[in-house]
Amino acid sequence: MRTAHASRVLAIATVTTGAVLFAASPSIAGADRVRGEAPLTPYSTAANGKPELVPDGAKARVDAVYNAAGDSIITLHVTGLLPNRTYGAHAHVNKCGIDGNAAGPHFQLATDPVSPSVDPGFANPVNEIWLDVTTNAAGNGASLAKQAWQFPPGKAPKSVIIHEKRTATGGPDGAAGTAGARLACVDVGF
Ligand SMILES: [Cu+2]
Repeated sequence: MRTAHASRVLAIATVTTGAVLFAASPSIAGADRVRGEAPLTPYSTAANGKPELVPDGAKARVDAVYNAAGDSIITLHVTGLLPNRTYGAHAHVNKCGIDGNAAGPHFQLATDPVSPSVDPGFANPVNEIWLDVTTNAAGNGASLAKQAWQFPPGKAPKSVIIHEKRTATGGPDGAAGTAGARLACVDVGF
């Protein structure tokens, strides 16, 4: 379990999505907080082919709060995306890389022994971090995932991927956890 009040270091990294700054916010009582923030540059590989879904100037910010009760409260804010549109979003295990695949699979608290994981027993919003977001008329939006657990030591995810469409739950909407193309990525120091 994560230790409350843990201090964090300031780190600066550059990835294919542009300059990324991870900055520790001032400690707040009983909570540990991290933030990842970056401009969103669409992946333009053959695996995507839909760069128009992430306009120039779009940005994402992810905040994570680990409270003393053992919860994780993770929020995603996006700006400058297409208006009135739902995007899928999840925490992924690897950092952002040269294409959407570099971020690897979804973070799972209990890891599905089968990969890719489309078993709703594993690919669900309790075992993963789902941050699907619907934008307003200005192309801005926010979402929140609250979990009654915290990342095990050494097993925290490293990024959030913005996807083409709402995350499926394994019914008629599609295989559990799938959300279409990987459009863009933001590194997060979870
Ligand atoms: Cu994803």
